[in-house]
Amino acid sequence: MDSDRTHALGELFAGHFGGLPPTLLSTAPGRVNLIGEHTDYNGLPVFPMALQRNVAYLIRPRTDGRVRLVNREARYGPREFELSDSIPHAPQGDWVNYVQAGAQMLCKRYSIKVGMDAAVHGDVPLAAGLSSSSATLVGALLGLLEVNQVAVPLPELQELAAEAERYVGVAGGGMDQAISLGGRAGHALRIDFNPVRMQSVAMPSEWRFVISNTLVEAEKSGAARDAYNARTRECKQALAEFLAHPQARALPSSYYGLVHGADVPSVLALAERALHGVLLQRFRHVVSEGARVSQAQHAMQRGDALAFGRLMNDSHESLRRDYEVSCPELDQLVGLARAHGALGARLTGAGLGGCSVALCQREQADTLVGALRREYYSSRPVPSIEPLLIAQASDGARVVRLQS
Ligand code: NG1
Repeated sequence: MDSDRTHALGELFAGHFGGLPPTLLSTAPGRVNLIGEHTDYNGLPVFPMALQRNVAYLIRPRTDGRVRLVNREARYGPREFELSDSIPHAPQGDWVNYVQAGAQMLCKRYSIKVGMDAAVHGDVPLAAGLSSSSATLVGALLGLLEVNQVAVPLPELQELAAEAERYVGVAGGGMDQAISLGGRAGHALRIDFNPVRMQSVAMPSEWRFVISNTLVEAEKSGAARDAYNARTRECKQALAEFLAHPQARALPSSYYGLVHGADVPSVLALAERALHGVLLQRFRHVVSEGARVSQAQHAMQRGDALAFGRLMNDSHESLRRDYEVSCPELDQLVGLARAHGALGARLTGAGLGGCSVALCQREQADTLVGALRREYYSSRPVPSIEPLLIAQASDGARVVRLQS
Protein backbone atom coordinates (compact mmCIF):
# COMPACT_ATOMS: atom_id res chain seq x y z
CA MET A 1 0.00 0.00 0.00
CA ASP A 2 1.44 3.41 -0.88
CA SER A 3 2.71 5.61 1.94
CA ASP A 4 0.27 8.49 1.19
CA ARG A 5 -2.68 6.21 1.72
CA THR A 6 -1.22 4.71 4.94
CA HIS A 7 -0.47 8.21 6.19
CA ALA A 8 -4.01 9.45 5.49
CA LEU A 9 -5.44 6.42 7.24
CA GLY A 10 -3.14 7.09 10.24
CA GLU A 11 -4.39 10.67 10.48
CA LEU A 12 -7.98 9.48 10.34
CA PHE A 13 -7.29 6.94 13.08
CA ALA A 14 -5.63 9.49 15.37
CA GLY A 15 -8.34 12.09 14.75
CA HIS A 16 -11.19 9.71 15.40
CA PHE A 17 -9.91 7.44 18.16
CA GLY A 18 -6.96 9.35 19.71
CA GLY A 19 -4.72 7.58 22.26
CA LEU A 20 -2.06 5.05 21.34
CA PRO A 21 -1.22 4.57 17.66
CA PRO A 22 -2.46 1.56 15.67
CA THR A 23 -0.22 -1.52 15.67
CA LEU A 24 -1.43 -3.54 12.66
CA LEU A 25 -2.21 -3.00 8.99
CA SER A 26 -4.49 -5.55 7.36
CA THR A 27 -5.02 -5.36 3.59
CA ALA A 28 -7.25 -7.53 1.41
CA PRO A 29 -7.35 -7.17 -2.39
CA GLY A 30 -10.29 -7.08 -4.75
CA ARG A 31 -10.14 -9.38 -7.76
CA VAL A 32 -10.95 -9.64 -11.42
CA ASN A 33 -12.31 -12.93 -12.65
CA LEU A 34 -10.82 -13.74 -16.07
CA ILE A 35 -13.21 -16.58 -16.86
CA GLY A 36 -15.50 -19.01 -15.02
CA GLU A 37 -18.50 -16.83 -14.18
CA HIS A 38 -21.38 -18.12 -12.07
CA THR A 39 -19.58 -21.44 -11.83
CA ASP A 40 -18.27 -21.36 -8.24
CA TYR A 41 -21.62 -21.95 -6.52
CA ASN A 42 -22.19 -24.83 -8.94
CA GLY A 43 -19.01 -26.55 -7.76
CA LEU A 44 -17.06 -25.68 -10.91
CA PRO A 45 -13.72 -23.86 -11.08
CA VAL A 46 -12.99 -20.17 -11.65
CA PHE A 47 -9.91 -18.36 -12.96
CA PRO A 48 -9.40 -14.97 -11.25
CA MET A 49 -6.43 -12.87 -10.16
CA ALA A 50 -6.08 -10.58 -7.15
CA LEU A 51 -5.85 -6.87 -7.97
CA GLN A 52 -3.63 -4.00 -6.88
CA ARG A 53 -6.75 -2.37 -5.37
CA ASN A 54 -7.63 -3.37 -1.81
CA VAL A 55 -9.46 -2.64 1.42
CA ALA A 56 -7.09 -1.59 4.21
CA TYR A 57 -7.60 -1.60 8.00
CA LEU A 58 -5.30 0.24 10.37
CA ILE A 59 -5.91 -1.52 13.67
CA ARG A 60 -5.39 -1.16 17.40
CA PRO A 61 -6.48 -4.13 19.55
CA ARG A 62 -8.88 -3.43 22.40
CA THR A 63 -9.11 -5.01 25.82
CA ASP A 64 -12.84 -5.68 25.50
CA GLY A 65 -15.07 -7.20 22.80
CA ARG A 66 -16.09 -3.97 21.08
CA VAL A 67 -15.34 -3.28 17.41
CA ARG A 68 -15.23 0.40 16.44
CA LEU A 69 -14.75 1.45 12.84
CA VAL A 70 -14.23 4.69 10.99
CA ASN A 71 -14.17 4.83 7.20
CA ARG A 72 -12.17 7.32 5.16
CA GLU A 73 -15.18 7.68 2.86
CA ALA A 74 -17.38 10.00 4.87
CA ARG A 75 -20.56 8.57 3.31
CA TYR A 76 -19.81 5.31 5.16
CA GLY A 77 -20.22 6.74 8.65
CA PRO A 78 -18.54 5.34 11.81
CA ARG A 79 -19.87 2.03 13.09
CA GLU A 80 -19.63 0.01 16.32
CA PHE A 81 -20.74 -3.41 17.44
CA GLU A 82 -20.05 -6.01 20.11
CA LEU A 83 -18.43 -9.37 19.30
CA SER A 84 -20.95 -12.18 19.67
CA ASP A 85 -22.03 -15.35 17.92
CA SER A 86 -25.28 -13.67 16.88
CA ILE A 87 -24.52 -10.08 15.91
CA PRO A 88 -27.69 -8.18 14.94
CA HIS A 89 -27.66 -7.19 11.26
CA ALA A 90 -27.32 -3.54 10.29
CA PRO A 91 -29.82 -2.39 7.62
CA GLN A 92 -29.43 -4.16 4.27
CA GLY A 93 -26.60 -2.69 2.21
CA ASP A 94 -24.71 -1.22 5.19
CA TRP A 95 -20.95 -1.77 4.88
CA VAL A 96 -20.59 -2.87 8.52
CA ASN A 97 -22.48 -6.07 7.70
CA TYR A 98 -19.35 -7.40 5.95
CA VAL A 99 -17.23 -6.78 9.05
CA GLN A 100 -19.92 -8.29 11.26
CA ALA A 101 -20.10 -11.31 8.95
CA GLY A 102 -16.44 -12.13 9.58
CA ALA A 103 -16.61 -11.29 13.28
CA GLN A 104 -19.64 -13.46 13.95
CA MET A 105 -18.04 -16.44 12.19
CA LEU A 106 -14.87 -16.09 14.30
CA CYS A 107 -16.95 -15.89 17.48
CA LYS A 108 -18.78 -19.08 16.50
CA ARG A 109 -15.71 -21.05 15.45
CA TYR A 110 -12.98 -19.73 17.76
CA SER A 111 -14.87 -17.89 20.54
CA ILE A 112 -12.78 -14.77 19.92
CA LYS A 113 -13.12 -12.13 22.65
CA VAL A 114 -10.78 -9.27 21.70
CA GLY A 115 -12.25 -6.41 19.65
CA MET A 116 -10.44 -3.68 17.73
CA ASP A 117 -10.49 -0.03 16.75
CA ALA A 118 -9.90 0.35 13.03
CA ALA A 119 -9.66 3.04 10.39
CA VAL A 120 -10.75 1.64 7.03
CA HIS A 121 -10.25 2.62 3.42
CA GLY A 122 -11.03 0.78 0.20
CA ASP A 123 -10.02 1.71 -3.34
CA VAL A 124 -11.94 -1.16 -4.93
CA PRO A 125 -15.05 0.36 -6.55
CA LEU A 126 -18.27 -0.75 -4.89
CA ALA A 127 -20.89 -2.94 -6.53
CA ALA A 128 -18.65 -3.23 -9.58
CA GLY A 129 -18.00 -6.97 -9.75
CA LEU A 130 -14.46 -6.57 -8.37
CA SER A 131 -15.33 -7.99 -5.01
CA SER A 132 -15.10 -5.01 -2.70
CA SER A 133 -17.48 -6.84 -0.34
CA SER A 134 -15.27 -9.87 0.16
CA ALA A 135 -12.19 -7.66 0.47
CA THR A 136 -13.96 -5.76 3.27
CA LEU A 137 -14.81 -9.01 4.99
CA VAL A 138 -11.39 -10.62 4.54
CA GLY A 139 -9.47 -7.56 5.78
CA ALA A 140 -11.54 -7.49 8.98
CA LEU A 141 -11.30 -11.24 9.39
CA LEU A 142 -7.49 -11.25 9.24
CA GLY A 143 -7.31 -8.27 11.60
CA LEU A 144 -9.54 -9.93 14.18
CA LEU A 145 -7.64 -13.23 13.91
CA GLU A 146 -4.39 -11.38 14.55
CA VAL A 147 -5.59 -9.40 17.57
CA ASN A 148 -6.94 -12.65 19.02
CA GLN A 149 -3.76 -14.54 18.10
CA VAL A 150 -5.65 -17.28 16.30
CA ALA A 151 -3.89 -18.93 13.35
CA VAL A 152 -6.00 -20.73 10.73
CA PRO A 153 -4.52 -22.61 7.73
CA LEU A 154 -5.27 -20.98 4.36
CA PRO A 155 -7.71 -23.50 2.83
CA GLU A 156 -9.74 -23.56 6.04
CA LEU A 157 -9.77 -19.78 6.15
CA GLN A 158 -10.92 -19.58 2.51
CA GLU A 159 -13.88 -21.84 3.25
CA LEU A 160 -14.70 -20.11 6.50
CA ALA A 161 -14.67 -16.67 4.81
CA ALA A 162 -17.03 -17.87 2.07
CA GLU A 163 -19.42 -19.28 4.63
CA ALA A 164 -19.17 -16.09 6.69
CA GLU A 165 -20.28 -13.89 3.80
CA ARG A 166 -23.63 -15.69 3.61
CA TYR A 167 -24.49 -13.54 6.69
CA VAL A 168 -25.35 -10.76 4.23
CA GLY A 169 -27.98 -12.91 2.51
CA VAL A 170 -26.34 -13.77 -0.79
CA ALA A 171 -26.18 -17.48 -1.62
CA GLY A 172 -22.68 -16.88 -3.02
CA GLY A 173 -19.89 -19.18 -4.08
CA GLY A 174 -16.36 -19.13 -2.68
CA MET A 175 -14.34 -17.43 -5.42
CA ASP A 176 -13.98 -13.93 -4.02
CA GLN A 177 -12.83 -14.86 -0.53
CA ALA A 178 -10.52 -17.59 -1.89
CA ILE A 179 -8.68 -15.27 -4.29
CA SER A 180 -8.56 -12.33 -1.88
CA LEU A 181 -6.83 -14.60 0.64
CA GLY A 182 -4.80 -16.70 -1.79
CA GLY A 183 -3.78 -14.29 -4.60
CA ARG A 184 -0.24 -14.44 -5.94
CA ALA A 185 1.68 -11.58 -7.59
CA GLY A 186 2.24 -12.14 -11.30
CA HIS A 187 -0.18 -15.07 -11.45
CA ALA A 188 -3.78 -15.93 -12.19
CA LEU A 189 -5.23 -18.70 -10.06
CA ARG A 190 -7.40 -21.55 -11.12
CA ILE A 191 -9.50 -22.31 -8.07
CA ASP A 192 -11.50 -25.49 -7.58
CA PHE A 193 -13.96 -25.95 -4.74
CA ASN A 194 -15.15 -28.58 -2.25
CA PRO A 195 -12.46 -28.47 -0.93
CA VAL A 196 -10.71 -25.28 -2.12
CA ARG A 197 -7.65 -26.02 -4.28
CA MET A 198 -5.52 -23.50 -6.15
CA GLN A 199 -3.18 -23.79 -9.13
CA SER A 200 -1.25 -20.67 -10.08
CA VAL A 201 -0.50 -19.85 -13.69
CA ALA A 202 2.17 -17.24 -14.52
CA MET A 203 0.75 -14.27 -16.39
CA PRO A 204 2.49 -14.00 -19.79
CA SER A 205 4.55 -10.81 -19.67
CA GLU A 206 3.00 -9.38 -22.86
CA TRP A 207 -0.64 -9.81 -21.79
CA ARG A 208 -2.66 -6.96 -20.35
CA PHE A 209 -6.14 -7.19 -18.82
CA VAL A 210 -7.99 -3.87 -19.02
CA ILE A 211 -10.88 -3.44 -16.61
CA SER A 212 -13.54 -0.83 -17.29
CA ASN A 213 -16.40 0.04 -15.01
CA THR A 214 -19.81 0.61 -16.62
CA LEU A 215 -20.60 2.85 -13.61
CA VAL A 216 -23.89 0.97 -13.36
CA GLU A 217 -23.96 -0.30 -9.78
CA ALA A 218 -24.89 -3.95 -9.34
CA GLU A 219 -25.67 -3.57 -5.65
CA LYS A 220 -25.95 -7.04 -4.16
CA SER A 221 -28.29 -5.88 -1.44
CA GLY A 222 -31.16 -5.17 -3.80
CA ALA A 223 -32.39 -6.34 -7.21
CA ALA A 224 -29.02 -7.83 -8.15
CA ARG A 225 -29.15 -9.99 -5.03
CA ASP A 226 -32.54 -11.40 -5.99
CA ALA A 227 -31.36 -12.05 -9.55
CA TYR A 228 -28.22 -13.78 -8.23
CA ASN A 229 -30.09 -15.95 -5.74
CA ALA A 230 -32.71 -16.83 -8.39
CA ARG A 231 -29.92 -18.14 -10.63
CA THR A 232 -28.46 -20.33 -7.88
CA ARG A 233 -31.91 -21.94 -7.48
CA GLU A 234 -32.44 -22.30 -11.25
CA CYS A 235 -29.07 -24.04 -11.63
CA LYS A 236 -29.97 -26.60 -8.95
CA GLN A 237 -33.36 -27.21 -10.52
CA ALA A 238 -31.86 -27.51 -14.01
CA LEU A 239 -29.39 -30.15 -12.81
CA ALA A 240 -32.12 -32.13 -11.02
CA GLU A 241 -34.36 -32.13 -14.13
CA PHE A 242 -31.46 -33.04 -16.40
CA LEU A 243 -30.51 -35.98 -14.19
CA ALA A 244 -34.13 -37.17 -14.14
CA HIS A 245 -34.01 -37.78 -17.91
CA PRO A 246 -33.74 -41.52 -18.62
CA GLN A 247 -30.66 -41.06 -20.83
CA ALA A 248 -28.84 -39.20 -18.04
CA ARG A 249 -28.95 -42.14 -15.62
CA ALA A 250 -25.43 -43.33 -16.40
CA LEU A 251 -23.95 -39.82 -16.21
CA PRO A 252 -22.20 -38.20 -13.20
CA SER A 253 -24.64 -36.46 -10.87
CA SER A 254 -22.87 -33.10 -10.32
CA TYR A 255 -21.96 -30.21 -12.62
CA TYR A 256 -18.32 -30.97 -11.82
CA GLY A 257 -18.77 -34.60 -12.90
CA LEU A 258 -20.58 -33.59 -16.10
CA VAL A 259 -17.81 -31.18 -17.12
CA HIS A 260 -14.81 -33.21 -16.01
CA GLY A 261 -16.02 -36.81 -16.19
CA ALA A 262 -18.28 -36.87 -19.26
CA ASP A 263 -18.22 -35.74 -22.89
CA VAL A 264 -19.34 -32.09 -22.74
CA PRO A 265 -20.82 -31.88 -26.31
CA SER A 266 -22.92 -35.01 -25.61
CA VAL A 267 -24.06 -33.58 -22.27
CA LEU A 268 -25.13 -30.35 -24.00
CA ALA A 269 -26.90 -32.28 -26.78
CA LEU A 270 -28.85 -34.29 -24.21
CA ALA A 271 -29.71 -31.09 -22.33
CA GLU A 272 -31.46 -29.79 -25.47
CA ARG A 273 -33.88 -32.73 -25.16
CA ALA A 274 -34.13 -32.90 -21.36
CA LEU A 275 -34.60 -29.22 -20.54
CA HIS A 276 -36.51 -26.21 -21.85
CA GLY A 277 -36.60 -22.44 -21.54
CA VAL A 278 -34.74 -20.75 -18.70
CA LEU A 279 -33.53 -24.02 -17.17
CA LEU A 280 -31.96 -25.09 -20.46
CA GLN A 281 -30.28 -21.69 -20.78
CA ARG A 282 -28.83 -21.76 -17.26
CA PHE A 283 -27.61 -25.33 -17.64
CA ARG A 284 -25.99 -24.60 -21.01
CA HIS A 285 -24.12 -21.64 -19.58
CA VAL A 286 -22.86 -23.44 -16.49
CA VAL A 287 -21.61 -26.52 -18.33
CA SER A 288 -20.03 -24.64 -21.25
CA GLU A 289 -18.44 -22.05 -18.94
CA GLY A 290 -17.08 -24.80 -16.68
CA ALA A 291 -15.39 -26.36 -19.71
CA ARG A 292 -13.97 -22.98 -20.81
CA VAL A 293 -12.07 -22.57 -17.53
CA SER A 294 -9.73 -25.49 -18.22
CA GLN A 295 -9.34 -24.42 -21.85
CA ALA A 296 -8.46 -20.87 -20.77
CA GLN A 297 -6.01 -22.11 -18.16
CA HIS A 298 -4.20 -24.16 -20.82
CA ALA A 299 -4.27 -21.23 -23.27
CA MET A 300 -2.56 -19.03 -20.68
CA GLN A 301 -0.04 -21.75 -19.88
CA ARG A 302 1.02 -21.90 -23.53
CA GLY A 303 0.81 -18.11 -23.98
CA ASP A 304 -1.97 -18.35 -26.60
CA ALA A 305 -3.65 -14.96 -26.29
CA LEU A 306 -5.86 -15.47 -29.35
CA ALA A 307 -7.39 -18.64 -27.88
CA PHE A 308 -7.81 -16.99 -24.47
CA GLY A 309 -9.54 -14.00 -26.08
CA ARG A 310 -11.92 -16.23 -28.05
CA LEU A 311 -12.90 -18.02 -24.84
CA MET A 312 -13.59 -14.67 -23.18
CA ASN A 313 -15.85 -13.69 -26.09
CA ASP A 314 -17.71 -17.00 -25.89
CA SER A 315 -18.11 -16.53 -22.14
CA HIS A 316 -19.65 -13.10 -22.60
CA GLU A 317 -22.05 -14.36 -25.24
CA SER A 318 -23.16 -17.18 -22.97
CA LEU A 319 -23.61 -14.82 -20.00
CA ARG A 320 -25.58 -12.41 -22.17
CA ARG A 321 -27.81 -14.82 -24.01
CA ASP A 322 -28.21 -17.82 -21.70
CA TYR A 323 -27.50 -16.50 -18.22
CA GLU A 324 -29.07 -13.07 -18.88
CA VAL A 325 -26.73 -11.11 -16.63
CA SER A 326 -25.37 -8.57 -19.10
CA CYS A 327 -26.82 -5.10 -19.67
CA PRO A 328 -26.56 -2.54 -22.52
CA GLU A 329 -23.60 -0.75 -20.90
CA LEU A 330 -21.63 -3.99 -20.47
CA ASP A 331 -22.35 -4.96 -24.06
CA GLN A 332 -21.24 -1.52 -25.17
CA LEU A 333 -17.92 -1.69 -23.28
CA VAL A 334 -17.26 -5.20 -24.56
CA GLY A 335 -18.03 -4.10 -28.14
CA LEU A 336 -15.79 -1.03 -27.86
CA ALA A 337 -12.93 -3.09 -26.47
CA ARG A 338 -13.16 -5.57 -29.32
CA ALA A 339 -13.32 -2.75 -31.86
CA HIS A 340 -10.16 -1.15 -30.44
CA GLY A 341 -7.72 -4.03 -30.36
CA ALA A 342 -8.86 -6.36 -27.58
CA LEU A 343 -8.42 -10.05 -28.38
CA GLY A 344 -11.43 -10.82 -26.22
CA ALA A 345 -13.72 -9.09 -23.76
CA ARG A 346 -16.43 -10.08 -21.33
CA LEU A 347 -18.35 -8.95 -18.30
CA THR A 348 -16.69 -9.91 -15.01
CA GLY A 349 -18.27 -10.70 -11.64
CA ALA A 350 -21.97 -11.31 -11.24
CA GLY A 351 -22.95 -8.86 -14.03
CA LEU A 352 -26.11 -6.69 -14.33
CA GLY A 353 -23.74 -3.72 -14.16
CA GLY A 354 -20.22 -3.55 -12.79
CA CYS A 355 -17.12 -4.08 -14.91
CA SER A 356 -15.94 -5.60 -18.15
CA VAL A 357 -12.49 -7.09 -18.63
CA ALA A 358 -10.62 -7.16 -21.95
CA LEU A 359 -7.41 -8.91 -22.97
CA CYS A 360 -4.93 -7.16 -25.22
CA GLN A 361 -1.22 -7.22 -25.95
CA ARG A 362 0.98 -4.81 -24.04
CA GLU A 363 1.55 -2.43 -26.98
CA GLN A 364 -2.22 -2.12 -27.52
CA ALA A 365 -3.15 -1.27 -23.92
CA ASP A 366 -2.77 2.53 -24.07
CA THR A 367 -4.74 2.75 -27.33
CA LEU A 368 -7.50 0.63 -25.86
CA VAL A 369 -7.66 2.65 -22.64
CA GLY A 370 -7.68 5.90 -24.67
CA ALA A 371 -10.52 4.68 -26.90
CA LEU A 372 -12.65 3.60 -23.94
CA ARG A 373 -12.04 6.94 -22.23
CA ARG A 374 -13.08 8.85 -25.33
CA GLU A 375 -16.01 6.74 -26.44
CA TYR A 376 -17.52 5.66 -23.13
CA TYR A 377 -16.47 7.99 -20.34
CA SER A 378 -16.24 11.42 -21.97
CA SER A 379 -20.03 11.79 -21.97
CA ARG A 380 -20.50 10.55 -18.38
CA PRO A 381 -20.00 12.16 -14.97
CA VAL A 382 -16.51 11.62 -13.52
CA PRO A 383 -16.69 8.89 -10.84
CA SER A 384 -14.87 9.14 -7.48
CA ILE A 385 -12.73 6.07 -8.26
CA GLU A 386 -10.88 5.86 -11.60
CA PRO A 387 -13.08 3.60 -13.78
CA LEU A 388 -10.28 2.22 -16.03
CA LEU A 389 -7.59 -0.02 -14.70
CA ILE A 390 -4.85 -2.18 -16.17
CA ALA A 391 -4.91 -5.15 -13.80
CA GLN A 392 -1.72 -6.16 -12.01
CA ALA A 393 -1.87 -9.66 -10.60
CA SER A 394 -1.18 -9.10 -6.90
CA ASP A 395 -0.59 -10.96 -3.66
CA GLY A 396 -3.43 -11.95 -1.39
CA ALA A 397 -4.47 -10.49 1.95
CA ARG A 398 -1.80 -9.77 4.59
CA VAL A 399 -1.49 -8.44 8.13
CA VAL A 400 1.70 -6.60 9.01
CA ARG A 401 2.85 -5.33 12.43
CA LEU A 402 3.70 -1.65 12.35
CA GLN A 403 6.88 -0.24 13.87
CA SER A 404 6.10 1.81 16.96
P1 NG1 B 1 -19.32 -10.28 -7.43
O1 NG1 B 1 -20.37 -9.86 -8.33
O2 NG1 B 1 -18.00 -9.81 -7.87
O3 NG1 B 1 -19.58 -9.90 -6.01
C1 NG1 B 1 -20.35 -12.77 -7.29
C2 NG1 B 1 -20.07 -13.83 -6.21
C3 NG1 B 1 -19.02 -14.82 -6.70
C4 NG1 B 1 -19.38 -15.40 -8.07
C5 NG1 B 1 -19.69 -14.24 -9.04
C6 NG1 B 1 -20.15 -14.71 -10.38
C7 NG1 B 1 -20.22 -13.29 -3.82
C8 NG1 B 1 -19.57 -12.65 -2.65
N1 NG1 B 1 -19.58 -13.19 -4.99
O4 NG1 B 1 -19.23 -11.93 -7.45
O5 NG1 B 1 -18.87 -15.86 -5.74
O6 NG1 B 1 -20.46 -16.28 -7.98
O7 NG1 B 1 -20.69 -13.37 -8.52
O8 NG1 B 1 -19.18 -15.51 -10.99
O9 NG1 B 1 -21.29 -13.87 -3.70
